[in-house]
Amino acid sequence: MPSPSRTQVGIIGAGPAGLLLARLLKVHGVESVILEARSRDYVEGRVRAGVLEQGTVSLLEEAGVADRLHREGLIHDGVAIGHSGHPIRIDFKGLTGKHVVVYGQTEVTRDLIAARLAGDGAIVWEAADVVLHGITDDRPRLSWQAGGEHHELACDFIAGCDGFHGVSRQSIPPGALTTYERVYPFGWLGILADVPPCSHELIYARHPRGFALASMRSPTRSRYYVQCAVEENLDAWPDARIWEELKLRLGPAAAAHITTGPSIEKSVAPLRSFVAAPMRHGNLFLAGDAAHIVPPTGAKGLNLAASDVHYLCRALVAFYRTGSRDQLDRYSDTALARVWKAERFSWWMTTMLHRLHDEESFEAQMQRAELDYLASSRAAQTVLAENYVGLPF
Ligand code: RFL
Ligand code: PHB
Repeated sequence: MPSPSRTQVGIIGAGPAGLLLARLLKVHGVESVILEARSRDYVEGRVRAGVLEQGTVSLLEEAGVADRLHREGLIHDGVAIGHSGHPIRIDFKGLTGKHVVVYGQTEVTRDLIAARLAGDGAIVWEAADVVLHGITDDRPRLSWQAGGEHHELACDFIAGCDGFHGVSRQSIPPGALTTYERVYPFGWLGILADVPPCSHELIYARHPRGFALASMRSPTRSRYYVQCAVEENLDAWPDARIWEELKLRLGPAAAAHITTGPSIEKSVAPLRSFVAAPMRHGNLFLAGDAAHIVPPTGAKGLNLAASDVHYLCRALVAFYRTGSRDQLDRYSDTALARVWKAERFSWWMTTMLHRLHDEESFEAQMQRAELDYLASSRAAQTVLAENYVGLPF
């Protein structure tokens, strides 16, 4: 299908932010074109986040792509925080009345792509050298190369949904953005394996050997992580070593239920906190990882992309219905207020649970005190629960 030369919203990136924005806009009668640098196979094959807040599920319902999610997603009413071999159960349902849903980002992405293509919406795959033009005048344009040809798209607005390494944020003059960043001196080594999960709920564990997380994708597919070095050599981590490390770090109760098996995916992710403000420059609006990154220790990355998209979609739809730019003008402040709270929560979870200092250090003592307090205080558990299930949009 030839790509159109004009649309209302030009969207860069077919990750969850770009795909969900396109779908929600369509539901509300606003047209868009998505430009994606990678192939469909690549985008559908990436293994990333796994936990959806109820607010994210509601947006997927509004977008009309929640049928499979409701059939296959796993409802989790709580989570366990492993501490000195004694897990602390955080009862989301009892403390907040809410739950989270375990359903992989890969599946969310596949559902959104299928809906987009079924509805005749354009996705340009393998769009190379995307360039943003006229961001600050009233005639924004996107150009790119595909199939050996130069293409151009005129639009009213550009949505920069192209992730942390994308071109959108880099197209804003450095003087117009303030960035805030913390790079953590460790990474997560993740594996996916077709074995039953060791627990029916997620386990986040602090251990003197380093952090570990037991997660899942389905009753027959597990996702595990161990804290590792940033520059970790995957050859140093054969599956047997990862399983051994998981058994030690998750503690004997979980270890007794771990089923081992060959990994079907293995990768190292760096951990970073990052915010670029404001999330708008002229007619360019940033959403998701293009504007901010959280470390994964609170499962907030994908959910923040969804809340940004909610605010941006609402503002664009209001503009097309009424001509008012008020919500567009408030978009950055509205989105950032929620982003910073999720940044704080993800940073706090990361700091509490990872090994960074010697076990005899003051910092390690603070971590243990934090966890002891969490174990003994309903108020502390409520704070964790209400942030984990997601603050309201
Ligand atoms: P995405 O998913 O990165 O999608 C951006 C899309 O833009 C495309 N792109 C371009 N397209 C056109 N032109 C260009 N110049 C382009 N540059 C990039 C990319 O190919 C891509 O398709 O961002 P989005 O939509 O904002 O979604 C955000 C989430 O993906 C992200 O927050 C989470 O996945 C973060 N994250 C995790 N979050 C969790 O909550 N739990 C996790 O376990 C978790 N694991 C992860 C992760 C992110 C990872 N990354 C980014 C390396 C594991 C990894 C490895
Ligand atoms: C995952 O299942 O990939 C996952 C779950 C919870 C997190 C991070 C990743 O905090």
